[in-house]
Amino acid sequence: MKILVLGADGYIGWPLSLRLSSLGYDVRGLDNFVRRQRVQDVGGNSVIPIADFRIRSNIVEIMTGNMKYLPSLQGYDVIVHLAEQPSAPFSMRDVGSCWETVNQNVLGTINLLWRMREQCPDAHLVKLGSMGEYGTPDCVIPEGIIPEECIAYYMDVGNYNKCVMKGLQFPKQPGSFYHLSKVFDSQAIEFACRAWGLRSTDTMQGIVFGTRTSDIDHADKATRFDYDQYFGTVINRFCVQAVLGIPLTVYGGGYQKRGFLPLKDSIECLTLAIQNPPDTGEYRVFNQFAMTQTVNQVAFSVGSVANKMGLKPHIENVGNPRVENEKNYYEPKHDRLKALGYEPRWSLSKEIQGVLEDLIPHKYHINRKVIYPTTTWR
Ligand code: USQ
Repeated sequence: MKILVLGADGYIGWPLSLRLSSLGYDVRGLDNFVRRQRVQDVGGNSVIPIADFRIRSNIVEIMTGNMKYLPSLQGYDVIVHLAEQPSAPFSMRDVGSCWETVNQNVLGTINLLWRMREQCPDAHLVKLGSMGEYGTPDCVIPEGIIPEECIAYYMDVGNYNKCVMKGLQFPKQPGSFYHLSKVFDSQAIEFACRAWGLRSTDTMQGIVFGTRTSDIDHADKATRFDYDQYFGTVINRFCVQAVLGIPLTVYGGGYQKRGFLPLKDSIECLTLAIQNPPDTGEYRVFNQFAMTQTVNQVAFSVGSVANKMGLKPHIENVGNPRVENEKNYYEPKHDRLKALGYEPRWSLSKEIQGVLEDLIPHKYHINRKVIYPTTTWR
């Protein structure tokens, strides 16, 4: 299988490229390295040092390029699209950052779809979407498409209407311009499958955390680890805060419930999608996470592991900078990856312990000034 990984220099793109290479696939990467720059621009850095792109390119061939000027896609069997601006807070910072997000994500995906149609219409597009596309509706969330049994009834003036919802995309209510850009991507990909017969797996991924995968066995293979208010995600940020002995910043009441999975499982799930392609013309959605937890629960888990390791963590509820439902029902379906053999085999406390162990030797690289949230949604 010949595979192109778009966004091969990223937190997930790099370890995925390592995995696919070690499985013997013919892997090329593409990246414009803008993530490194953006994180520096907001005053952050990767706590764990990452190799220069030339060193990475000796391990997996990474081409320099961007989503506007893609290289030829001819001959590829799989295109993995991870080349997006990944931060919700960054997209809410100001009009410039929002424009960058929507421009890179939406137009990048559109360009890719046209190029695939012209150059590799039979290739499998594996696209990274987000569980945050759905928002937090007060009901069970299916995997992308409304299943057979769902029928809606509604009244309008004098009439009682029955509406068969089967086959429609499940309604989305994203919580940031970043998540909104992913909703657009999903609609565009579904349309390209329907109209042009492309095939795609659109992965609604939960929040990834962690530092380790089985392929990261040398410092040159380490993947980036961000913690600043824009590019750090919640468990990774809590781990950094615990290592520094500064408050774990729970936004608002902390009852927000989300789906989580460790980095190694993200790589495993994307690999399973690649190895089990959908049919020609099929638009397939995977909800990709291992467990649901509230922010308070993950803060408590990080706090208790850190305590056992002799650190001095403390949890603080800070004013919520986001507009989000602070106490939500959350029961998304996630059966399709399990049907392909995905089975989480880890404990949250062991994973957190691994992250803390990996961070402690590098704690002097952390810039404390960029951790506390200053960008608000309002
Ligand atoms: N949160 C805190 N304290 C923090 C940071 C976050 O309480 O210091 C809370 C947020 O308010 C939110 C939750 O933790 O309720 C998750 O926030 P996050 O920053 O970890 O994740 P989010 O912005 O939702 O986005 C991240 C990734 C994104 C991915 C998404 C999956 O950045 O690429 O799409 O997770 S999901 O959240 O399921 O949509």
